[in-house]
Amino acid sequence: RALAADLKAAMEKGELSLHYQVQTAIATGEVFGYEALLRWASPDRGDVPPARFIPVAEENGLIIPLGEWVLQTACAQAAKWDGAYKLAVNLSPVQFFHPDLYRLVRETLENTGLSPDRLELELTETSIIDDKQRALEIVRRIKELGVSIALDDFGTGYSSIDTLRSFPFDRIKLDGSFMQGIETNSDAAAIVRSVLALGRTMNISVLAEGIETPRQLEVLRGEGCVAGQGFLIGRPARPETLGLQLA
Ligand code: G
Ligand code: G
Ligand code: MN
Ligand code: NA
Repeated sequence: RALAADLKAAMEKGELSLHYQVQTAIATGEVFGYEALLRWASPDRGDVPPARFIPVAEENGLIIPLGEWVLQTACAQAAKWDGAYKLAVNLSPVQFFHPDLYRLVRETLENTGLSPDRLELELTETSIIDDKQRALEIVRRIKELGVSIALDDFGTGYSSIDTLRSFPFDRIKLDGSFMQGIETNSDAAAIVRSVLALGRTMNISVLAEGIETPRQLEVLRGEGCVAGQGFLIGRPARPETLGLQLA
């Protein structure tokens, strides 16, 4: 059977779930948010990684109902968490440009009762590049709801300073690939430093992704990086195991 058909059935059979990865303030270690990450535990295929099935869902349009499910489920869960943590949800480019996105976000907030200032939608620059003017209008409307917007995977692909300058992003998520070199005094450290400087200049909070070692965390702390996420701080996990105490 094709992956696409299995994925559609998987949605109906409830094989999809959300894991969450903690986001902390680097200076204090304080937890401020969680990123929702989609998981598919298939009885036939085993655990299928999103990097495998999301591109398929984007191609055949299934990403629309799938993305709706992710947003509604994540918001409903976060509304019940024991603490007003931020909830970060990834949006695929297809979802981002879908005409119903604004209404979906608004109605999901209304239906779940999640306070809009707790929701952060993550976009990649690929979402924006195709039609910057339209993308800017979408971002502005969504921000009017009180929802914040993060630029994900920054530093890979098309990342440009022009995009940062013209979009009202609340956060830059510096791609995890920059963490590798920062322990040694290399180009990676210089890039991280310049992204942090850029964030300060533009008044956009920078979150470093993919922190795996204590030394990486120490370097980031030394450079004044505000926020972080990575296996060192916490692996993506089921909400029950994170002490989020779903009511
Ligand atoms: O969780 P993991 O590292 O396997 O995620 C791999 C990729 O899948 C990442 O780029 C991540 O942003 C993406 N991803 C995970 N969950 C979702 C989701 O709910 N929606 C979308 N569009 N992408 C997701
Ligand atoms: O593209 P996005 O940033 O949404 O992707 C998040 C993905 O990165 C998740 O699938 C998650 O499992 C993965 N991830 C989170 N922390 C780390 C880390 O410290 N190291 C690595 N290699 N991957 C990570
Ligand atoms: Mn992300
Ligand atoms: Na990322």
